[in-house]
Amino acid sequence: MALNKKAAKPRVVALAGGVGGAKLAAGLQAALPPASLTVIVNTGDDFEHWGLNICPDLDTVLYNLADKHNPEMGWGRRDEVWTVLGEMERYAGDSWFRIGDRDLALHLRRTEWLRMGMSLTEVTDRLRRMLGVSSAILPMCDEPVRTLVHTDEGDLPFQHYFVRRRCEPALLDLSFVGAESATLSSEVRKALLGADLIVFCPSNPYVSIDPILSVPGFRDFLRQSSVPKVAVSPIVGGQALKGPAAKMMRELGEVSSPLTVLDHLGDVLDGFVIDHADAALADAVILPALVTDTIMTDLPSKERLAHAILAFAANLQSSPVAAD
Ligand code: FO1
Repeated sequence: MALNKKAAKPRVVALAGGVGGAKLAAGLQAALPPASLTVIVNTGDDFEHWGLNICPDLDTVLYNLADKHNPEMGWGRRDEVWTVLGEMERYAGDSWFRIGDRDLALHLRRTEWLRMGMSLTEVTDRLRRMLGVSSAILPMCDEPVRTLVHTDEGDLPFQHYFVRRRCEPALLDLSFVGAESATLSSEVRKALLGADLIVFCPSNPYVSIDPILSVPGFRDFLRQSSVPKVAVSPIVGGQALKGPAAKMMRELGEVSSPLTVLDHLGDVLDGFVIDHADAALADAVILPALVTDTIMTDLPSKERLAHAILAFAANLQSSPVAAD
């Protein structure tokens, strides 16, 4: 079914993780009427640090949609102050994962609410309302799912691989520990059922999108859904726009190319967006392809890409796979 062009308020669901995901989410929010976007976010990166529940991808999306993000680092708060981190160093506390003072308040509050028994979905909804965000932001599930990175130096929890070891060990494989016990929350289910379009943001396919698809039922839900599903390649000109996606592809024995992303996610997609830098690959894309500028440097470029995706999706047909 093509995106309902007449719908005054198309409901768009974006799947996101990492900085690229948060950037396009901000573009979609700017391009759409208020409250018509739901962002479903990877929580495989979540971990406990300083005794607090840290949800890096949820927070990157929150801060970007609230326009409180730090554009230089890609994560954390703009105009951050680092007093607590400095004092932690004085007391020989862990400082490899840098939590700023403004950011810390959010982790403290989230941890407090989770300990009171609220779900991560409820906590995230409270936080986004308090930050004045009109879009819904949903964790991919409420149960803990933790990305474990199998490397040539042994198994590493995701943040230890990504931040502490700066992605240096060679990637052998990934596991999403706990995924088998995770469930689609009623909020995620409702968002997917009500969507007119599902966008896979330009996020790392292995560590941002795969954890979301590892939630039992998620991938089948997408395959059987009759709304257009469009992915934006996070690989441009053989390089990841940010982060280790290209390095990971090579270590897994793949070519770092948008076509590898397509190969990885293709069974759930109806359309694929690549950058002008990869225009020569358009003929090899087995789905309808949009070639456009996918580099997002500021809000106008994020919004422009979002409008291009919405226009592209309006002419797409979805071919749902029948349930087994
Ligand atoms: N990324 C870093 O590279 N170094 C950090 O010290 C760091 C701290 C940090 C604190 C809070 C937060 O929400 C995110 C933070 N990130 C940091 C980013 C984050 O760990 C990764 O970008 C994601 O997990 C990958 O998507």
